[in-house]
Amino acid sequence: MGLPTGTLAAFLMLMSPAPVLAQECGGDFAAWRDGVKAEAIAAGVGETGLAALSRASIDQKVLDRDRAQGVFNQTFAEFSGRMINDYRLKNGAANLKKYADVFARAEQEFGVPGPVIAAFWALETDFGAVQGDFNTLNAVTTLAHDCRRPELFRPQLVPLLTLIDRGILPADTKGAWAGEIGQTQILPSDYLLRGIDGDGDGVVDLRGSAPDVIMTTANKIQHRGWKRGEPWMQEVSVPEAMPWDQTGRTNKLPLSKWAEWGVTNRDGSPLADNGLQAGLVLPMGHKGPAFLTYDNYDIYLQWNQSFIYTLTAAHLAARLAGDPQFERRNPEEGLVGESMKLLQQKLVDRGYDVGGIDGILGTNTREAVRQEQARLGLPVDGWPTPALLANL
Ligand SMILES: [Ca+2]
Repeated sequence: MGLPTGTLAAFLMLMSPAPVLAQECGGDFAAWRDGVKAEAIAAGVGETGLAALSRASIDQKVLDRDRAQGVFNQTFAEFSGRMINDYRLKNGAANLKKYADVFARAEQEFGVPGPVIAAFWALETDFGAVQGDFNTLNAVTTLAHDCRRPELFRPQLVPLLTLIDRGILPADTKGAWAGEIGQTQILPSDYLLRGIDGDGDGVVDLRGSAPDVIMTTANKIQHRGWKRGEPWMQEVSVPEAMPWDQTGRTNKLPLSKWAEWGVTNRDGSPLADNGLQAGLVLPMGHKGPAFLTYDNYDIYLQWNQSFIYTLTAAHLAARLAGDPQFERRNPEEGLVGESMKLLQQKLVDRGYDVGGIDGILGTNTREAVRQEQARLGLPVDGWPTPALLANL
């Protein structure tokens, strides 16, 4: 029996703060917290939730972590090689077997295959082993009060207070520094809206109950737009030459089009037309690994905006579904650290918005690289090399 989603959805719509209030951030903490309190009371949060709020405080360690992100300053091969390890593959397979009936129920109800859920479960917390040591209420409070991204965190506060008020979570719940809770690191609003009591004990326990975690995670993914019965990603082989400027996640084309240009299944056999459209993603350029990404892959980017993280999560899901490790092929040397920052500076000097000079090959940097590759007559694959840098 799940939480009554419809009722809660209506409830959450009622308690959505007015836009002006939602943008409030910074300033005197006590005054700011009074604003949250008024919002919580209007949403029906009772004494237990309000008492928790009265003890909430700013956690400087959360701000430090928020300012110090940099784990995606790695190539796909490096990051996925570190994240997809034997422990996760072995335990992923074991958990798919151990909870086979729950995964089957999750796929039946929400259309999300077990390996997709198990891959997030592995990457986020090693199947619940590492859920985070930050006080969740303080973390969410801190990031909602901070002015860097209040629009992301302010909407999490009242749902979290509601969960505490109802006794679903204790006031001292611990989780990730950015407010995610439980074995698949779900935010309070998803906990409240998508939470499902998978083991039927009457409580949604996303920290301690694997069936609750599996069903809730499937529910969350389905609500983000997952399409039942469709693939998410497929490794392919690419030819030596093709219209590289057609590659990229967002340029979705029928598989017949990719086949026409010489793209094949990984083993060289012809692509079967499955009636779907996919983009061709080359995370390390046209000489590196290659994947067709379908609409369902886009759902991964709602989970995490990092291209490298999402490719890794999607590939781990494919591994858990039986695929072999991707072929690294022979990618051209890329740019890392200072040389990536130098490239970004040169792109900024040329008038591009690369989304900050952070040494990370994100969407904006890739797009600027593609435009410069086109101008210079190089293969337009979004993979910056020392040769490109020397040409700018
Ligand atoms: Ca339960």
